[in-house]
Order: sequence, then structure tokens, then C-alpha cells
Amino acid sequence: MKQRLMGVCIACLAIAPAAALAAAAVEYTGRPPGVEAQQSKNSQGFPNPQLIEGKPLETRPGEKANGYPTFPQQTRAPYKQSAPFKTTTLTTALKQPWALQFLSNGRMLVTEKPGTMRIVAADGSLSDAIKGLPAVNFGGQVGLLDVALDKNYAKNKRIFFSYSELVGTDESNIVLASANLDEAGLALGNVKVLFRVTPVLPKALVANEGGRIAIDPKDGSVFMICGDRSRSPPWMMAQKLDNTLGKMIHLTAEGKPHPSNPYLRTKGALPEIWSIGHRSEEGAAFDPAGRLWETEHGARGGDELNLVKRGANYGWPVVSHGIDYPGFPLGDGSVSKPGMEEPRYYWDPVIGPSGLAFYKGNLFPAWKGSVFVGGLRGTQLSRLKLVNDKVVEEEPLLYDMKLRIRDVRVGPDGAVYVLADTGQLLKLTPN
Ligand SMILES: [Ca+2]
Repeated sequence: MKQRLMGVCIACLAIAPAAALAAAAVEYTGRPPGVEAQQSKNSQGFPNPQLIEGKPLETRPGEKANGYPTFPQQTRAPYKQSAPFKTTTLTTALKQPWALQFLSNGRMLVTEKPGTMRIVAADGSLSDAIKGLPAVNFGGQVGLLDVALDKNYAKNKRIFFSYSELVGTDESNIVLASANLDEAGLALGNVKVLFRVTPVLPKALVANEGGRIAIDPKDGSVFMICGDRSRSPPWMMAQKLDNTLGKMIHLTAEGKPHPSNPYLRTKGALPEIWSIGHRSEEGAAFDPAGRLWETEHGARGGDELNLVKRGANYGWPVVSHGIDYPGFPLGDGSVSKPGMEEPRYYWDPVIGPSGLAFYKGNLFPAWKGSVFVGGLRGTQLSRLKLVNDKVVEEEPLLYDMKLRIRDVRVGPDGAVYVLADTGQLLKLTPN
């Protein structure tokens, strides 16, 4: 058990069983030996945030003893309370929900990791499972993952979705597909696989697989984040251009490498690659200025919020603001190197960042300029206020509900919608 857990990101396990956490505690208590938690604990056994205006939420020492931010407020931004809100639980009946998108009339399209997609009505009632989905390899962190609507969905009813596919009996990879959704008939038609992550790997490697999709609001092209699937110590796949592990990929809506991609004419490089050096990306979203951001899990420490640029290298596993699971340095222990992008923000210790959504609505004026980050291990919805691409304040919402938050989206009505691993769909509105 101990050996098996060493290379697995405990923060990312679908629903971390108490036994797994107890066993992992031998390896990783979330704080250095001898340092006792000062606050009450969340459902994952980690301290709740410290809520003092102007002070950081985190009070524990970082995992990386010699770690440091490379610019002010790259980590531990001050807490600031913002707008009062009320939380409505629309349903608790979803099965390991992973992603949601908004259809018309307040309805939502939701994926469930075991391999089903449903429509949730505005009142929270669930449709039957949508028919016509391909077979999904469900287990660990994977199954049916993200869903996104085509930029012209109102006309063409095309959706994009990602899932883990079994290859033979022992191998798997992440797949991006498109289909046409018949909302009234609850069926998918014209299902096409657009892209498969390469190489295929043993299906036992169920961690750090990525799968989050973001649609470029300018041209409707499709980005997907592909995790590196590495155990500990990490391999160098994310730094190599001959595979799509540890990468952001960028395709046209028809599934071709996008003509603006950086390595189309680089010998030996895969043409779908947009950026490299990622580990385990769980959130992706465009900001109001039309720029792509992502969140990714570090190992021990070093969870990141990144602004994604064409052809950039995000450093994994050469540089990190965290350490490897057994407590060893990653690479030579550096937090930065020339030619590698620094995260715009990082967490050490980790929160297990998941879904990502910029607030673009009008319902909460106080949340304009903020981005929301779901927290799995942190069991919180982090609100980060950005000014000039720097985080100037951090506020943990919903932490008292003790839920592993998987996805967050801002609805067309300006409300904030949140999915939790244990089946909840929550709606946040002004109080
Ligand atoms: Ca990085």
C-alpha cells in the first residue's frame, strides 16, 4: 500500500478513502513532522484556512523548505472578504460529476465520471442518461471527463468531450471527441474521435491525466490539457516534443492541428502541441481579454495557476515550487530557470486545484476581475482577484461545506455553479 501510494497524487484521487489517507499520512501529513495544525481541519484532514483580513490563508510552512516566490504575491496573497452570497443545493444525486456547460432555459449538460452525461434542469432535476456515448475506461482519476460546447452550438449542436479510452485490455489514453447533441431525444449522434494522447500507456497509470477542454472564444478552436501520467520520480515526457503527455494541445473544431501552432514545422515534434512542461492540469479557461489560463497540480507543494502562451515551457519536472512525494527535490531543486514560465500564482502546501472560471457576470459586481479555482484537497472554492495578472487577494468560499470541488462555472445568469465529487451541484447567488 505504501509503495503504491508513493507515486499517486493523493489530492487527485476521486474520493480519497479514509484508509488511503491514513496510509498516506506515513508519507505526507501536509506539514513537516512536529508542526501541529493551529486550525480545525477539513474533510480531507487538512487545516481550514486562516481568515484574517490582510493576512494569507495559509499558515503552515511550505513543503519546499528552500522555496521562495520569484515576485511579490506569487503565493500567499492576503485574505479579503468580498460579497455575501447564499448557496442553493440544486441536486445531490449526480455520480462523481466532472464538468458542466450551460444550455438554454437554465438547463445544464453535466458529465459523470463513470461514463454518463445528463441534462440537469434549472430546478435540479436530472434527465435520464444521454444515449450514444462511447465506452469509457473508468477508474482512479479518469472516466468521462470534460464537456464543452462548440462556439456555434446554437446552430450546429456540436459538443466536444474528453474521456479515457481502453486500448486492448491493459492500456489506455485520453481521447477528445466531438458529437451532435439531440437535447430533446437525449442522444449523441455523429460521434468522432478528434485526437488521442500519445503514447498509449498502461491503464494502471490513472493519475495526472488532464482532460480539461477550453474553447477559444475568438475562432472556436479547441484546447485540451494532457497530463503527464508519471509516477514518482517523474519522467521527462512533458519536456519532449515527440509525445503529447504533459502538454496543452490546440486543434481546429474539426480536429486538425491549428495553423497557428508553434511546432508545425519542427522536425520530430507533434503538430498539435501548443505549450509544454505541464504536469497534471485540471482547469482551463479564457479570461475576459481572451487569454487562456490553466491550473495544474504540483506534487508535494507547487500547485500552479498559469497564463498559457504559445510555445512556452511551464517547467515540469525541471523546476517546481514543490517537492516530489517521497520528500526529494525535483530536478536540481530550482524554482525557476531561464526559458521556463513562472506560474502567476502557486500554492505550497497544495489545495489540489480543479476547475477554473473567470467571473464575467453582472450579478456580483464585487467579483469582477476575479477568477475561481476549485479545490479538491482544500475543499474550497478559491476566489483570486487579479490585477495586472497578479493575484492581489484570495478568499476561500464554501470551505465550511467540506466538499471536494471538481468544477466551477459562471452561468449566463451571473450565478456561480459548482460541482463536488460527492454529487452536489451548488448555485451561488447574492444574499
Ligand atoms: Ca510549472
